[in-house]
Amino acid sequence: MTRKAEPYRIKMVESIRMISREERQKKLQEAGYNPFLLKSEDVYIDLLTDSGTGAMSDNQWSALMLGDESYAGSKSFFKVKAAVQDIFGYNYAIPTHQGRGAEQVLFPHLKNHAGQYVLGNMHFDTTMAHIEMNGMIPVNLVIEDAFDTQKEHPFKGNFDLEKLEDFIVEKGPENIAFIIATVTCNSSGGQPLSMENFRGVRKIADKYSLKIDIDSARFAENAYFIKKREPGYENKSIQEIIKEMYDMGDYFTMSAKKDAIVNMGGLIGIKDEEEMYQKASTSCVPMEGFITYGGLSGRDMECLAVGLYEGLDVDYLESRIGQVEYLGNELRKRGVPIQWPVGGHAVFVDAGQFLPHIPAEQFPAQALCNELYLEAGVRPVEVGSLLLGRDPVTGVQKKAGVEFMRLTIPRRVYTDNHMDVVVDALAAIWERRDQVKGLEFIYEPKVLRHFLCKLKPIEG
Ligand code: PM9
Repeated sequence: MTRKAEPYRIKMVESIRMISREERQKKLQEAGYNPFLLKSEDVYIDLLTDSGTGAMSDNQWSALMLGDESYAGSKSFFKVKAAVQDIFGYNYAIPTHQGRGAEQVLFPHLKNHAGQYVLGNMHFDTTMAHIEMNGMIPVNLVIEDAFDTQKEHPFKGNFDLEKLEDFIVEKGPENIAFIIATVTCNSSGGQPLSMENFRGVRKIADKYSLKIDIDSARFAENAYFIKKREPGYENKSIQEIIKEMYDMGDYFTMSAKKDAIVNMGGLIGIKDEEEMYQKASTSCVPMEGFITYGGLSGRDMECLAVGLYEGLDVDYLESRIGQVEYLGNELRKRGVPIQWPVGGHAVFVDAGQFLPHIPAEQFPAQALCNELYLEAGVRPVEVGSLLLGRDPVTGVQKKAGVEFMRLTIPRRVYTDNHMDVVVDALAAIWERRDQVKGLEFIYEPKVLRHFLCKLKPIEG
């Protein structure tokens, strides 16, 4: 087979620079050993997130000039709505400023009474926060294999269907608010959900008259994995697979900053319930803005309408997922333990295995993030016990299933040379891993603490 390169060429560049190790040490200390608090100009390769960090295309940038900034009835909104109807087969679309905007508008209407459970494969942190802020209880029911990083499983985002049904029976369907299927499942390593598993979730939902919301940040990457890994889908187009996936849902909430490749944007999709659309519309006005812009400018919506389609291009998806796989494979060759197989948007390093001498309550993945910044100016993000937080009732620190350090790859931004820098840096830390120290709090916020907390290394 002829080797393939990226299906695009670069028209504009943005300079980056690496500051000295001494400067990095100083900047990290000032940031309270929390990479979220670093200035981006002090970061060489930024792998904090793939959210809103992608490079827009020439078509998106030129669409921006067509933005209709009318307060009501903007032409740009109707392009987004048409894309949602065409791609997902959902009748109603409400734009929001980002994914959490969609959650804050829709979730209150999915609850019948306080204390209801929301059952997911694995909830993303801000999603979990919105569920809790609305008086509901999030429960993760992903398969056990997701927590064994070395175990080969093509769909580590799958629900444990037995646990899902048992939970509904035990608590009673009247105590379940809704089911949320996150595609791909970010918190288990950008891992996909199979169509077969999704069908099983739908069957259970129908049996107990429950609704399904699809957390859709990485819907196209999930479809690509189904095409590549699930028998019977190899000859289906990405669009056909997405249609089949979304047949399984009732609503979707989407951070469009990921697979729709925009720097800002979100969406609510409602398949066919006019009443739910009316409820969500009524909440959207005071929370996000009028229903034909919902927190976005006309130009943002133009870029979104184009990006929703660009994210479906199979050549782009092959190159994108290929780059993530490349990074994962190279790290594995150097002995670095990662979630295997590699997921969609990031390589998840198993920091618990990398730094077994650091206990969960001293945040091994955060310690590794800091070490990687010191080594080569690379900024990853912690997805482990620091992010998980404390039990809201007892205040006891919870222990993550796996202590992940996420190397998140922005779309169409970095080359494989950048990936090689990351590999060399992590391989160097691997050689002296026993010298890395755990962390303790200087300042710990009550909610979503990982964004703003301050820490220091534990001496001794
Ligand atoms: N995800 C991420 O980096 C950005 C925020 S935290 C640095 O992975 C899912 C599956 C997400 C997600 C955001 C949101 C919220 C919902 N679901 O950030 O509000 O991965 O657009 O989306 C981030 P917004």
